[in-house]
Amino acid sequence: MSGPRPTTGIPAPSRAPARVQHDHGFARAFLDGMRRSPKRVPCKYFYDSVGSALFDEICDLPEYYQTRTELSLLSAHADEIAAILGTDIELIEFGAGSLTKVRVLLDALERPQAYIPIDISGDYLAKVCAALDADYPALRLDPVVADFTRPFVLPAPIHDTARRVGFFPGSTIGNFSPDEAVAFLKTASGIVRGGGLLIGVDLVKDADILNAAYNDTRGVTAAFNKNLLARANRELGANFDLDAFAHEAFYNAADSRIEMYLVSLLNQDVQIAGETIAFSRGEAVHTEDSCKYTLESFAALAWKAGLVPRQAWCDPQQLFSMHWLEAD
Ligand code: AVJ
Repeated sequence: MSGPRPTTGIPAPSRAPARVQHDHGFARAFLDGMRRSPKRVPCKYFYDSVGSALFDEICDLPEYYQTRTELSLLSAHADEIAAILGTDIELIEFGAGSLTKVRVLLDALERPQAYIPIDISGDYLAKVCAALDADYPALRLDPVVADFTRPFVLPAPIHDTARRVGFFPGSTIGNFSPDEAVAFLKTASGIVRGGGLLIGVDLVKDADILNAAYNDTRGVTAAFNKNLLARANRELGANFDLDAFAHEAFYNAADSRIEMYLVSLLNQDVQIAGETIAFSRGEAVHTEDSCKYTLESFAALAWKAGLVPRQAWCDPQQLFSMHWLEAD
């Protein structure tokens, strides 16, 4: 692994290996969350390679309208979006995942110069980058393994005037609270000053549609949620019995968010990294919030972060939205 690239000098070769910028601290964060009352685990820890693969399965579920709706929005408006994003851009993706969506953008963009996918899941990122690299040999691909909710180092621009655009699809921004989202948008706008951010945002809608999307009949979302416990068993030598916990997800309309929990089905002690953690029957571990916005509430959030919401697209059923926010 090479170190962070200097900000001046000869551009590094393309297809550099992904660099791991920090230890994501699963052990410490997980134990810390288990000692709290109420218990909680930050949702970014879903995404080890098992969790990333489970998330890809979620994206294909009939109940999970988000991924296919966003993809069809991107395809339907690809030319318009490409024109707005501009030519010769450097595209930075936050939480890049499977790299499926960016292909639609890359195919529509005129002479994209560089693509910098940032993801917390290093092995997974390396794998999907190899496939993308084979399909886009002319593109400078510069993956960064990092937790984008913390400070990280980006490769230097190819040249000083490079226009940088941030891509943040999948409504990942919904995992932040609104205040955290504003803080993130402020940081991201600093990175793409003179360019902007293209962001996918899930919309407030009928509770039944939302509840179904997070309680699929095949139990993939439950497996994704429980992978946190499985991961603790794998990495921390914990002895969670996955059948002794239930997946729970519901729409909290008052706060416009899906809340996800793992609920202990009995009074039980679990050993985690040499420590005994007690769970009472019915006790819930909070594992995720997924905030939903209206077109208006998200535009207001962008203004708050000092960005200029210029354009928004959404499907006829108003399930999902894409926003172009300028960073002046
Ligand atoms: C990746 C945060 C957008 O909240 O819909 C899917 C994660 N959790 N099913 C979402 C998730 C349960 C997903 N995001």
